[in-house]
Amino acid sequence: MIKIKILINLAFILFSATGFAQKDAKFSEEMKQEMCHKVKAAAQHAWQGYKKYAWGADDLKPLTKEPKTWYKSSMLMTPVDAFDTFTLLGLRAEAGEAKDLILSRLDFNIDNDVQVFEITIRLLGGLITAYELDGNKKFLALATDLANRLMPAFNSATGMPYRYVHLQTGKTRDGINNPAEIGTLMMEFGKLSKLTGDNTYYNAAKKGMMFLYTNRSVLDLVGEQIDVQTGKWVNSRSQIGAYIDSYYEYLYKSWLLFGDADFKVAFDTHNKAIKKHLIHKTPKGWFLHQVDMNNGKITGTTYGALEAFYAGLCAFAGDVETGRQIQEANYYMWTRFNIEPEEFNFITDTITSAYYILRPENLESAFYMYRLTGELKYLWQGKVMVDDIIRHCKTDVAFASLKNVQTFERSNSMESFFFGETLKYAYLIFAPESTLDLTKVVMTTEAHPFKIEKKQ
Ligand code: DMJ
Repeated sequence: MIKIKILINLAFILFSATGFAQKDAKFSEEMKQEMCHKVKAAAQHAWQGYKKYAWGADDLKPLTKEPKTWYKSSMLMTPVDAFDTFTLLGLRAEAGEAKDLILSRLDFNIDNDVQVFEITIRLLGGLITAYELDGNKKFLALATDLANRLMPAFNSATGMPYRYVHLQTGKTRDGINNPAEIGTLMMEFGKLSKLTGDNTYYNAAKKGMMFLYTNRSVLDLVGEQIDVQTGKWVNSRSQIGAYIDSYYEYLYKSWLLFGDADFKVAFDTHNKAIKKHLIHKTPKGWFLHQVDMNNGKITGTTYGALEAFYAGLCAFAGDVETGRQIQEANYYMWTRFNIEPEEFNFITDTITSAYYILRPENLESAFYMYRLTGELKYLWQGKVMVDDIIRHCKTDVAFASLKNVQTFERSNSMESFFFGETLKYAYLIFAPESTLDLTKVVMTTEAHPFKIEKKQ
């Protein structure tokens, strides 16, 4: 009898250690509801902190309990990024508070130059979704005013935007730009054209994005930096993370959103090259490494929190199997170091950048993988990630980034994308599909859902 018990226990340990027990275990409706409830409570907690200590500012510094403003005056990053999340989560009071604040205070007549990419994905995107969700025309008026102030950024010899533009004078600076900051304007500027009937925005964003595509290497890859005046590549390192990531994302999603086949052709071309030159298969899953865009030689084997988005995109674009393998790697990265670090070397298995700034991409990919496969293991992955964030990042007033995922030392920052993306994907993984219908909307890179344009 004792021998049988020992054998059963051994079998159970083996079963659990391989992860089978958890990833295939039932995830009941009650558990899903419990997770939704947990995420809603987290969103309310973070918003309470913002309200109490940073009302009207861009962000809350969660450790010192102070407001943070990016430029000379606030552009309400947190409320604009958070409004649609509160709406989707059914947090009506919080959505109402964010809306009142935005409509009573937001003013882009600021004597400052701003980073075109960040302002577009967080604010222009947030305002457009707010308009589509809520219908109040003031949201659209704010979005149009902001876009008009950003438009001078496209005045370069190639049509690729400068990185910074002054909101009052239109003066530009920083002509060495990167694919992410050049290409990740298409959904927001394009959508604004559809909503206003003025094609100037769509055409400007498309011209810049397509210049980049035309300038791809013989291997159909892009590098990390390009001169917007001369069109010459300044840095030929090619990879799937920072400086490039959302350029690829926006080619596919712009095709879905607008039905413009130019974007589909460009995405398919790049996606084939990414799979051929960047994927690195390991027993832990498939990572993506760095290469030279011109000859495909491997130049680095680091992978991190930003790269994790590609599993979801790849699956969403039709290749679920590759998405599955990459999500294995993503989840390995998360669990190997308590919480995922910003970057690690997947060959030496050591951290190269130890912070975690409440990024969403790993959860985002788990969300797409669950929606596309219905496999329970992605719910379990989502649960582990959400529970880890709550356990290790929650403070008395909000949520804080981690300076080091191994020591859990915290840092004084709660980025607005924690509201816009992380909490939204955390909720959507467990929420009924009808909460967000992927056949009707496309999520921007900042997780602002845009209604898909009707075919002409
Ligand atoms: C967000 O602002 C966007 O998702 C962007 O594309 C990448 N970085 C952050 C989140 O990590």
